[in-house]
Amino acid sequence: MIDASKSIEACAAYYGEEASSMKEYLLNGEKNALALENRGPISFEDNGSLSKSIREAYSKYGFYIFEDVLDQDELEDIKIDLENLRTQFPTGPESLVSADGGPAMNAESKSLTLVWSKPLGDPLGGTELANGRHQVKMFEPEAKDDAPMAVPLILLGSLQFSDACLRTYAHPKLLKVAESINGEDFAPFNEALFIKEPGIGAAVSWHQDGVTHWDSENFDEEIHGFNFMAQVYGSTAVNGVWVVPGTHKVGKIDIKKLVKETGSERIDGAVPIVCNPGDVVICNRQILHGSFPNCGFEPRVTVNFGFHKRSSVIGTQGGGIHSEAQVFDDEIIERRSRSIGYAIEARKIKYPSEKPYSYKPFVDAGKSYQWNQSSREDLKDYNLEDLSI
Ligand SMILES: O=C(O)CCC(=O)C(=O)O
Ligand SMILES: [Fe+2]
Repeated sequence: MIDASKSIEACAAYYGEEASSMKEYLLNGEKNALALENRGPISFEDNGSLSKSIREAYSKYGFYIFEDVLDQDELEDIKIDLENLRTQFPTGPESLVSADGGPAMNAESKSLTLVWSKPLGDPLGGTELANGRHQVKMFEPEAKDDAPMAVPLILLGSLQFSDACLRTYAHPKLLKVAESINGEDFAPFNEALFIKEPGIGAAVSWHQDGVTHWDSENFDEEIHGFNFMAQVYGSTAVNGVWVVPGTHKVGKIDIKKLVKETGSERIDGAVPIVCNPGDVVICNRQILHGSFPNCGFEPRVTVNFGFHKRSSVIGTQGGGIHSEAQVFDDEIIERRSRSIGYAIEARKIKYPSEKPYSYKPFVDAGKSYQWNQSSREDLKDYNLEDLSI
């Protein structure tokens, strides 16, 4: 485990009068997180379904940490892509050029690709963005004087910008988990990077994901799908996502009220998702979750990708957060699923001796994909059709 003790001290110091409460909260959260029985390697039953004990723990807590899923080479591959990508980021929220004067990575994008924040800010909290689901504003500590004016927090449509992320998206064990939880006809959701650089990375205020099915007569704990969160550098109490275990089962939570009752944004019962590099979290989208600004010394980059049950998406009027609201029909789902087809092929090229994942909807439809320059072109703006529910 990463030793976050120095970061906990440094982070708490940003909280002024509340420094000692913050320090205690971070330390307690870390301790409570490590006491939960929800981490270990991915394992399957003989019939190929996810191990019963993992399934049960995931259902109980709403998240589970798969340890050591990405090996050193795969992590290195992602890091190299991230470093390259960073050099091609626009110089600021309104810019179309990167620092070297060339076109930024998203200069031609029609879709939303970067969400920016002031350093250590909370760009979503207390706003109407994303259907107002981020109901409260987190405390925004003052960043140091040398911090940039704006920092990228979320990169959307990541598969079009990073081949390494594309390959990880087709990790055969992870797709097998997706199949086990959402059925063999599982559908994609969206893919993103959450970027939390030390001393500047912004907060993601407390929220529950999911828009469309809270009042559904078929509501259950799985109806809004899940996210995989692959940790490139690991994650700690200071820079990681915090969750309130079990809240994925209880429906929509009045977060404003909860924070008022608690007397601060340090919600009772929450724990940080503590990971080593290469761990991949499965996190129920309905769980109450959020992350504090990264006032510590360790970076966090999460390679985030989610999946749904097909029945949650088909015929559903999209939630409008990650893409224009539209009714998702077979054609849109099939088109959006090409990301899975390209990813499996891209992964095959890099890992020829690995048994690739076989996606049942392609087998049934007799569809095959290739990964080449024209498929890369075809992925441009693919996230305009994220299956946002
Ligand atoms: O990574 C974070 O800080 C927030 C992630 C999140 O909200 C999500 O994956 O839904
Ligand atoms: Fe979220």
